[in-house]
Amino acid sequence: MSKPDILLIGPYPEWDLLELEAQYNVRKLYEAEDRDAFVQDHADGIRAIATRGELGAPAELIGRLPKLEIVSVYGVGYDAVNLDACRARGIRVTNTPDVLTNDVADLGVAMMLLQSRGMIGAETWVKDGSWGTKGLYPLKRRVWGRKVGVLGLGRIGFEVAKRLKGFDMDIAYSDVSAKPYAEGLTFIADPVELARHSDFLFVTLAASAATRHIVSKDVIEALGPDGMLINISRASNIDEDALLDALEAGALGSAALDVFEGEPKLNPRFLKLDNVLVQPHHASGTIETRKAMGKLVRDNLAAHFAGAALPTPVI
Ligand code: 8YV
Repeated sequence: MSKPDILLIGPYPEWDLLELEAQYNVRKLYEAEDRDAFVQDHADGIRAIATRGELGAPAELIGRLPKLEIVSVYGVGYDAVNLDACRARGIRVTNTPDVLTNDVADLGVAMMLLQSRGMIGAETWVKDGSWGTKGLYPLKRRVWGRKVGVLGLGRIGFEVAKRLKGFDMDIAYSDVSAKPYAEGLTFIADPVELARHSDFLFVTLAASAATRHIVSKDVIEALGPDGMLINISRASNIDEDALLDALEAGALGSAALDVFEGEPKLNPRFLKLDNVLVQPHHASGTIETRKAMGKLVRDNLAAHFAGAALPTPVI
């Protein structure tokens, strides 16, 4: 039987690519000099898209692939896949939940610690000789025992909260409703009130049109000049212009961000700020998790082409 054609939107690790190439004709969109012509040339054969969380699959691309049956996302977030376009044609969509939850939570907590204790600046202080010439490093803010808000108590938010209990933090959360599994956590429905209550605000909710800019100017201002915003979800959950304005003006104390509008390019205003820790969207970026994500992408594709139940369907 001939191998099905799949369109790979962005690069995967070599170990995944080798496995995929054994099963499929992998058409690498990201290598094409003229992407438009590439899609045109392969459109009639493509039965699956393999993509990444932040790259998704736009309606325009889906519309150009008449044989498309499934979009498999290497990532838990599928906000960049046009679900309406898929639904309209019965195209299945899968993602990679669970396998990345702990690593994403770990990175969020690490960013909070790093930023609050000024560890990046402290390393520079040692390496550039300031320790010897200027003396003691400026004092920073403690983490343990302080107040934290978790915006979105899904799988990742829950794991963040679980870790923060170990720092004896006073933890509150916001979600569409109170969660039965949120033992020991305070429910504060309104994100502005949650921010007002918090020293640290974690953004851990799945992005959708409904959550766009849920972290608004008001939320940012309520977090205030001593507050820290940590985002390990999607940039679209935050009003980035309001965030930059607040960081520049000192209306928000600091931020630790793994995701950006238009990434991997980011607004150059971020690069001028001392009170922001920037990371290259790598919260799920461990070898162990990425291997598990790749396997889940392949398992979903294999199940689909075998006519079996999909392991992790979105639709
Ligand atoms: C990326 C993510 O998919 O899980 C998600 O939603 O955004 C990430 O895990 C990953 O960085 C690969 O691009």
